[in-house]
Amino acid sequence: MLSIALLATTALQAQNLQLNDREYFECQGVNVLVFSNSFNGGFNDEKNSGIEIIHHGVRTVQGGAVRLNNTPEQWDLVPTMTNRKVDKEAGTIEVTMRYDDYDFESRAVVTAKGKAVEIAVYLDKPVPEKLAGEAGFNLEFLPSQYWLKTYTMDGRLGRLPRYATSQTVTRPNSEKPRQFKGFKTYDDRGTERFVDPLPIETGHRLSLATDDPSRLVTITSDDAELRLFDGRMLAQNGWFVVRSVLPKGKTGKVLTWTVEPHAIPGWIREPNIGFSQVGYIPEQPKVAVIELDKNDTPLADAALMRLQPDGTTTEAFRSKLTTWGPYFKYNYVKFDFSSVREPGVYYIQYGKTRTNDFLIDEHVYDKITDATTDVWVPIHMNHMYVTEGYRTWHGEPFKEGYLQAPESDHFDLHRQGAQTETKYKPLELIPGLNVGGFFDAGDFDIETGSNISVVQNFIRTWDLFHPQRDETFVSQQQRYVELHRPDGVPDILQFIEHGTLNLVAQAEQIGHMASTLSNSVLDNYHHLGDAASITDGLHYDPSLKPYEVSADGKRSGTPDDMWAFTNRNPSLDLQAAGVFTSAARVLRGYNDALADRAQKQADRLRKEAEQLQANRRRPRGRQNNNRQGSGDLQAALDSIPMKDAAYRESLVPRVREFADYIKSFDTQNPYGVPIGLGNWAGVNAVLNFGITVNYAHIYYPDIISKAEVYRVANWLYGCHPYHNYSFVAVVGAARPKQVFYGNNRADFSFIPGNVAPGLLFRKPDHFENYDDWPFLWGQNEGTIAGNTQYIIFSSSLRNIVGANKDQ
Ligand SMILES: [Ca+2]
Ligand SMILES: [Ca+2]
Ligand SMILES: [Ca+2]
Repeated sequence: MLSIALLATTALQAQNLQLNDREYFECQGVNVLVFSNSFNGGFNDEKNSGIEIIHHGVRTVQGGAVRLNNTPEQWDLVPTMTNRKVDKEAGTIEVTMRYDDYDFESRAVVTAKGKAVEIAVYLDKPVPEKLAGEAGFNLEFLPSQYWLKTYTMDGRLGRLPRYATSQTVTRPNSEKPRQFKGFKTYDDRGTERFVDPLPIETGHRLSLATDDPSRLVTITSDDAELRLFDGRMLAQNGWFVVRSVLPKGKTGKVLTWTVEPHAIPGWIREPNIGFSQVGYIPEQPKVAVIELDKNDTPLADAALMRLQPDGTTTEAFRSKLTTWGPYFKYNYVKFDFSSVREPGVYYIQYGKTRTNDFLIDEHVYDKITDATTDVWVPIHMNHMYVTEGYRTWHGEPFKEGYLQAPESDHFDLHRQGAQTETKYKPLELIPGLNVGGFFDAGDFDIETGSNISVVQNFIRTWDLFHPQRDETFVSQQQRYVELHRPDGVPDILQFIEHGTLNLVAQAEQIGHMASTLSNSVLDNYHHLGDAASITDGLHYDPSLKPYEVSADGKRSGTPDDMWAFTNRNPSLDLQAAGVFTSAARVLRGYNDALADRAQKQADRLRKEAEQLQANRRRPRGRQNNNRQGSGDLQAALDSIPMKDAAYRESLVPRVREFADYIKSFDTQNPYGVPIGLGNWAGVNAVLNFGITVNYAHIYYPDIISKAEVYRVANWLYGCHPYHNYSFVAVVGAARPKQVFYGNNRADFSFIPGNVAPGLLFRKPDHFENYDDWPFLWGQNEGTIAGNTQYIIFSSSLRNIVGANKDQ
């Protein structure tokens, strides 16, 4: 009787949305979150906020809020959540949203109504005049999960478009709500008009994905017209938007929607079997982590199956699973098949779930660095023409050079103060900066701090492993790079040279380090395409009209030139001085002239920076709050080669502490690595951790065992939550991720060797890494600093494993 009663209760709960202890609405298969994540990320609308729906395990809907545009872009204004009230008794979540720029406040009250939620918008004061007809309630749907699916609006049938092909109008700029800090995302070519998408459909009852029960959502409204838009008309990262404009001159309850996400009865998420897609060497520990729906009953065992060369399959191993337990919203069990050492092709069978195949073999780690060093890094060389086979990755960017930034705020988190702190006047050309350097990430600026890290990372790799690999042709004289064409010089030396060229030019031309060399206008910052076409290559001449070119063809009136942000930061100068000293040492004998220049700037910058710091009476040295953490110990490990045996011995207690720190992750989460919960997924912290583990093992193998070095490799290559794809583009023989936030993201593609930030945590309990939607930088954007960290991590891992030492 008891079990029948329990079943009945469970069945009822599974049908209706309930407000749970984590403060979201839940039924089996559907989670409706109401501002668990508010619009406060670092880069405005990150498509991660407001009312969100996690539909059968995938976050397919977000952006539910009062917004000021039909299809908001990243830099359109977002509301600040000023209040959030959860009423368990009433089953409601209420949020207050505010636009300071317009002194405009609204409230949304979300209430569970059976299988649906009711969303009601309340106004205490009418919509401000300036926003009448512009302010509306929006909800956004993930294009890659909805395109090509059928919909109905008031009974009319349609299919959601694979590519943006709906219609637009233009309207006077004066009618456009202000964008973030007054920036403009678009270049109106002198028309003074902005583009506004027209709706694909309008009506009062909309069902999206009527052909897919896992994505079906029905929205009805009696008091407001529903409009369906395609946000990709304005920006490739736009979503499908359902919207109702708020009525003019009204207060109180001004709009009501009923939103019903269809729940598949009894839905249970497919198990996610985390394992290393790269495979395993025979001797290493091999533990798959199986992520299970909380309504799933764990099976007793799993099997390792072997694909035989004759086409047959045999069971190589079967074992009971061990329970790890709950971590956020899923349960975890582990399958340990370490005892299988025979080289071969295998897959894991857990109940009905079968993984793709992977190798157990001595050589699985041999090629883990190659895509990053041979392809990703050279493609990110700035101020060069980069080609590969028949394909040109980009022409030579920024031929017109860089202007002194005037006093300004910036969209990529930089500022230029009132003083330039250089000999240049605002908007004057600073000669000689358009040389060397690496694109930051999915964007094309030179972040000086990151570029310093890049050169440091290459130098550390060179010092430890002296990689002689030569797969890249680099001619600084021709400003030409060709992939897969050896030129007799180890590539890593050429990368060190390329990074140093830009950094030394900054020191020489500016007198100290710039904080960044970046875009001056937002409308070319979000560039997707050939880097050489970001600017027109002509010097900006304000005496010409916009888009006008001088008679000699060398100047234009288009203000697209990049800017150098030049406020002086002595600690950045000191970092640069450090890397210049190392670069001078490494480059000596290869490029003596550059080595001399680097050393000269190192000496000058160090002297001046120390003087400046003394004058400013800033505290010197770093804070060491977390002695157990990776950063502090890493610096100590890095100095071992320069020090004596006593120094090495003196670090033993700290390495022992670090050994405990490593083990502590076994109880913190099922994956045994530090997992970040920030707005940018945690791959940098994971890589730092992995590098320190590797180095600690190299120097102290008795304290840090070899088994520990595989933790981070497993995580990167597929043993992680959400899915089991490798986070490194093309690395992971069977199933690397397929889309990344690289500069070719509009093609739903990747640049080989890129490392994704990984699992983005959405409050209160959801990890996510889209593999069909590249546009969320927090989970899919590789950076030049992170990817060169990966080179150190993977080089040291290869070195430890012992394969390919001759490379
Ligand atoms: Ca950047
Ligand atoms: Ca080379
Ligand atoms: Ca220009």
